[in-house]
Amino acid sequence: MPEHLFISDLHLSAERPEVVQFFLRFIKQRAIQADHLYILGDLFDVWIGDDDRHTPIPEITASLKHLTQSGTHLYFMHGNRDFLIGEDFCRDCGAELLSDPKPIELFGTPTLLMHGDLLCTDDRDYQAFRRQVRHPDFALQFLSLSLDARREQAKAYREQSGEANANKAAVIMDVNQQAVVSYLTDYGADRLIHGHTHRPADHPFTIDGNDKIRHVLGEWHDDSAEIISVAEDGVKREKYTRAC
Ligand SMILES: [Mn+2]
Repeated sequence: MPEHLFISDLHLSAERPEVVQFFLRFIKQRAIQADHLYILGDLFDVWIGDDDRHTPIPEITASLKHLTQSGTHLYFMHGNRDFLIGEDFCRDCGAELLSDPKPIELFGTPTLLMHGDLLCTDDRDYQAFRRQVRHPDFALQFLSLSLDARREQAKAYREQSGEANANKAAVIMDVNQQAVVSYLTDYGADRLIHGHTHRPADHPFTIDGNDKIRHVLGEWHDDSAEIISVAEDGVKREKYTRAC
């Protein structure tokens, strides 16, 4: 029976070798059993360009390439941390880059995939920042800098955003239900799967009497992750741990 796996918010980096090893193990042991693996953003804690070959990127690329060569279809969606992932990295891994939002049909259910940051419309400062850095001119200008200069600039952005978020109410950084309703309506979808907020849960609701559901993925820890598996018999949450 075909299986579609969904994960997000791994935030892999050289500073967190444990979660990198845990992810490599997940690819080798669990993802390889699935027909499709969707990584819905923030695979990396930061991405400064496909030409960055620092640890742990080569090891991750090799692992994902092995996965796709073994027959698992791999899809990336940009997160707010790794939105500069480009076609070169996707080609090296054998992955397909998805737009955000991305509508797909899953066993007859129209499903919308998103990273999730677009849904946090109450965080106006973040949305203004997002519009600025997602402009094609920003990528052109940023990618023309040296790797060292890009690394410095990315670090400064992260520090700024960490300080800003510390002063924001928790509710501002969650999704806005009106935004959820409007995306599902625009795309004619009954199900939404997203990450970003690090608040894993299933939220059923209705639009004009029709049942809808929003599945939220969780962030990855050094030895545990909550993943979502969709097959013909429905949507399942699965706890993947080192003991699995
Ligand atoms: Mn995110």
